[in-house]
Amino acid sequence: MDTISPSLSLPDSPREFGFYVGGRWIERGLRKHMERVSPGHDIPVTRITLCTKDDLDDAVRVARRAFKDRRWSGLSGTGRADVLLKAAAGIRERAEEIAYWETLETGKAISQARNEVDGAASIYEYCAGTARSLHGDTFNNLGDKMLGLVTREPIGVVGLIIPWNFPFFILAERIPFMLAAGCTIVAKPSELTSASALIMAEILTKAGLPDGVFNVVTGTGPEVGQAMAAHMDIDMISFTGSTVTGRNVLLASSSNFKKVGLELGGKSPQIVFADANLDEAADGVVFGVCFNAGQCCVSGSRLLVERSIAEKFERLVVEKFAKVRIGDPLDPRTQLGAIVSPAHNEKILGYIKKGEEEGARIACGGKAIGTKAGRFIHPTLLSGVSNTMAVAREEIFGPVLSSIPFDSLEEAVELANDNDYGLAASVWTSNIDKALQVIRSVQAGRTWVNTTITGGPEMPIGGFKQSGTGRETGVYGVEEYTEIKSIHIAIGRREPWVG
Ligand code: TXE
Repeated sequence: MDTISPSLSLPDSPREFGFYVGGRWIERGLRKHMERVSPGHDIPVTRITLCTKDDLDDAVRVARRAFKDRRWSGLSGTGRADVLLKAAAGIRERAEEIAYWETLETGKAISQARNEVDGAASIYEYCAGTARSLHGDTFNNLGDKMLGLVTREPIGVVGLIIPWNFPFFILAERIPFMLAAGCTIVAKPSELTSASALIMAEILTKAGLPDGVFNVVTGTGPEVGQAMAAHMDIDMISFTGSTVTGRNVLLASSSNFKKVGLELGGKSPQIVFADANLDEAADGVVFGVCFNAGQCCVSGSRLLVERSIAEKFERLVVEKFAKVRIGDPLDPRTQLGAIVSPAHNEKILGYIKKGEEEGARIACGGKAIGTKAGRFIHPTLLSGVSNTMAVAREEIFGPVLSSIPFDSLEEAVELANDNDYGLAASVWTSNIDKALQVIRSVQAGRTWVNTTITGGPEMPIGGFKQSGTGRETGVYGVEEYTEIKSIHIAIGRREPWVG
């Protein structure tokens, strides 16, 4: 690990946050709180309020009132777009502040956090267009005596549960779409990373979002998150997180049959053919598993590589892993930052051990990096993995790549699909026919050819199989937050039924 001194200094004391309801901060008061310790520095950086179920109820009441009186949904698309554009400008104004707290709470590299903040602002800009272009349909083919209209209406009050890996970016992949549709929101960020959602609430108010349309209630998953999923007055839940918790959310949502959107875990394959540009493919594969220290739902954590080049390709990966700059998350040169929590660190190291016990060989890495503060794990390549091992089937969520050889295109597809998850997949080849054949057969919601983990808000995200339900972003994303209504309009005099 580079011994590099950060160019930004650490806070002298934890930044204290209340929570945000009805367009204003609510102070912690006598509520319990939690101190978030920076994963890269081991010092407390933020103090977050642990809200109660009553706080959630209050926030839902406020969001319901804001929905009912149409203070937001009653605006024109232009009116909504105006607020979303101002929100984007507000994000850009406070970009450095957001990136700083995001880095301290998550442990991610600040250069990455800065990119994410910039990307988030661009999503709000995209959604301004969506607010104006969202529309329904007409049916002029119902005969001369009827005209049919199909309108889209905002679904109502949405509960938004966000994880810790991309607290600000995932929020941006959800909030502006919900707002473009005209919904009101109660958000619960992860208890580990609440700061950026709270800052966003302030930005939205300043951008002119009417009070009560976006609210943030902080606290734990089992208390606030579970209550949100079960809440009788929430119309839809958008949940991003683990598959286990996603199942809980789905079960709890049956209380009032609210709509549920789930973006869950993954075990995404990187399929590398012998005819690929191997150097570029290795670079992509290394990026795909090191991005956010592998704590990424679309992390390319399964390397499926054509047997004839497997050894050569693994060597390339090992060489590139050695060059990844691991270090202080606050240093702008750092590419791979810290692991989010001690428990998660243990989970990743436990998987590496399990892989070895099951017969995989550690080609590089395989252990934690000894540092005075924080938790960092060497990028790890597990070679000789078979698709039945836990390290091939389960989400490790760390910088750990499991390499599995294949002999034919058909076998590559079969291996890729032989998993409970179906979130993402990448294929690397110079043969476009081969690329398309694989991509068409692979069961995944988000796929890439000769690249990985990239895209824009135009493109939908979401999973097949146990990776989730529904789609976020793009026109598909905004439509998720609408109800469809069919309107039948009779033309001319009614043909009497009676007499
Ligand atoms: O996730 P949880 P955790 C995966 C990854 C990771 C594992 C566990 O494999 O190792 O999940 O991480 C809230 N009802 N992903 O424990 O519990 C919680 O407060 C309602 C993949 O952090 O799913 C947080 O806001 N909500 C993933 C959010 O759910 C509850 C990103 C996510 O936490 C709840 C993160 C409950 N009963 C982890 N319990 C991805 N798809 O990117 C917790 N929460």
